[in-house]
Amino acid sequence: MSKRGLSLFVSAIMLTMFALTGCGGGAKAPEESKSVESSETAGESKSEEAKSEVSKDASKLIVVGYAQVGAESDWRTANTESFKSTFVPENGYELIFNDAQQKQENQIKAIRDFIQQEVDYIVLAPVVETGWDTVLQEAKDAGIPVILSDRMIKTSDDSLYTALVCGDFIKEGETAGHWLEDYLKSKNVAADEKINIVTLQGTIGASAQVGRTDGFANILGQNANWNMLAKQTGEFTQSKGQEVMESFLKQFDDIDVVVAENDNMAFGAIDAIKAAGKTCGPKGDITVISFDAVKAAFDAMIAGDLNASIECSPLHGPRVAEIIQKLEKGETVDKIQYVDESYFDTSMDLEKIKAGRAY
Ligand code: GYE
Repeated sequence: MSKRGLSLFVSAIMLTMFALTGCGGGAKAPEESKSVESSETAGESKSEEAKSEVSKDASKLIVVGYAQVGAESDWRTANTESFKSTFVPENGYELIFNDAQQKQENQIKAIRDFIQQEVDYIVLAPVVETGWDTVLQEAKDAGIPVILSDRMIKTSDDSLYTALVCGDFIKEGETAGHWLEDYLKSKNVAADEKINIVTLQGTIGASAQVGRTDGFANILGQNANWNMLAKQTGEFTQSKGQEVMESFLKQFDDIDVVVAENDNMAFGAIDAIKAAGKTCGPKGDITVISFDAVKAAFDAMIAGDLNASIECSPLHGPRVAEIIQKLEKGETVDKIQYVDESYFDTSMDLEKIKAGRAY
């Protein structure tokens, strides 16, 4: 039996046990709980029937290996949840999930394991843009389609991946720049008044970092009075964001704007600003702009600490599932799919907007 066959056999047994004992532990399995109810009331022969039916279904599950970046931010947690709740047996999938703890070498190892297990699809959220050609060639040689999700890669051979779904990070960076232009205008800041900016960058070399940095730089280039004092990585984490902001505050006493390339680094920066005895947000000394627009960012805006957050959707699970469904039917898919995104700031009805959001 191939490893994939073995894994399907194991899932079939597990599913059968699930159906017979009702002990799955998951909250979101209405169909499974239905089958538990019927097998509980229908006696031996019905149970046997349920058993063979479930086994048959399990053998048809599409096996997806997801090489996830890590667990560095609220965005990432929402992204993991999106995959875990989409790629479930009730939807016809078995998900093999790997958390690479922000290390490319771990992601490469995970992809090699997926190839060994002969999964049907590999989904990769590449921690950085470069260095994927060898392992993706191995996946291609094994005939396993690779779908890039969340971030993109740099490669000279586009045939190494089937599709890509992510945010348009350059556009996000430009949106942040345009937001700042409008905000300064609304405050009647003179066009020749110097605006000192620091940037907390994401993981260096990640497409979310590269795009947001470049996009913001495009708009900075059009504003002669904007002065980028320093840029440094905060690794997309709150603790590193705080640490880097502390050092910026020691180096510069005239910071006007912080651009944090994700919400969690902004939360760390806000703590550092307050600890240094300064204030931030619409009524404070320092303007803070971030990316993602997770619920905690809405709270920070409502509290008056954060000025704006540029939206970036983590809900890629259903988007990737749609791509896989099309591929299963032999349909063609768009190679690159950018998600439509907006921004939020303190001029909006944030309580209301937050209530309608999924992450
Ligand atoms: O902004 C950040 C996360 O790649 C878009 O990664 C993603 C980024 C997101 O850690 O919070």
